[in-house]
Amino acid sequence: MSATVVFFGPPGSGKGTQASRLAAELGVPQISTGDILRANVALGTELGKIAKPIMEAGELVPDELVTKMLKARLAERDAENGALFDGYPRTVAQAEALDRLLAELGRRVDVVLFIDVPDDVIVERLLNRARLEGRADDTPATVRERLRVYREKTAPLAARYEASGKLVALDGNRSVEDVAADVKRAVEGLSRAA
Ligand code: B4P
Repeated sequence: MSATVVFFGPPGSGKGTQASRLAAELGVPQISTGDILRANVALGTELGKIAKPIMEAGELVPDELVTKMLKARLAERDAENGALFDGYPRTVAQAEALDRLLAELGRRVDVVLFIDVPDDVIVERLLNRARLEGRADDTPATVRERLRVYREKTAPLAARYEASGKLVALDGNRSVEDVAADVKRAVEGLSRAA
């Protein structure tokens, strides 16, 4: 199946969790800009050295760097039949860049799954993940800053995708299985419409 899906929502809403489940089901790769950036940090690449302090502060890595990285990932063979974007786009400039990159490949975003969760649940989930995984950007102060940046720079993208009729809003404040069932329904609808 070919599918180009954007997972959109606040930090900790379950984008990564749901994208990885759907990727396994559809055989389409999950492209997580957060994961690629963390891999660069771990390897100590030039990009990783720039991204590390920005991520630890809960800010966004500059659009040009993230988009360049995404373009390279999208050119890999496994993304020929589609991709599940997890954590990209996060700004208007990134959304425009994604449209351009896909148009160059004769493709477009099929559906945007907006997984929303209240702030207090997000804080609880991310502090729990900090205990389990020790991610450097899951401290209370950084989580607050990530939420502020999300509201200011990323949340306005919902209106853009709503206007294009691509937005499907899901209640992310339920079990992983319940949210996954909605994700599956949204994507099945897509394949019937194609
Ligand atoms: P990300 O890696 O995208 O981090 P995230 O927003 O926290 O999402 P993630 O996918 O990890 O969390 P999930 O909701 O699955 O970004 C990290 C940083 O990288 C950014 O702050 C930024 O600095 C940089 N970055 C990344 N992309 C960028 C871009 N495009 N432009 C600029 N900078 C960029 O899960 C969270 C937790 O909740 C997990 O522990 C999970 O187990 C749990 N969970 C999930 N679903 C649940 C459910 N239904 N019930 C209970 N718990 C659940």
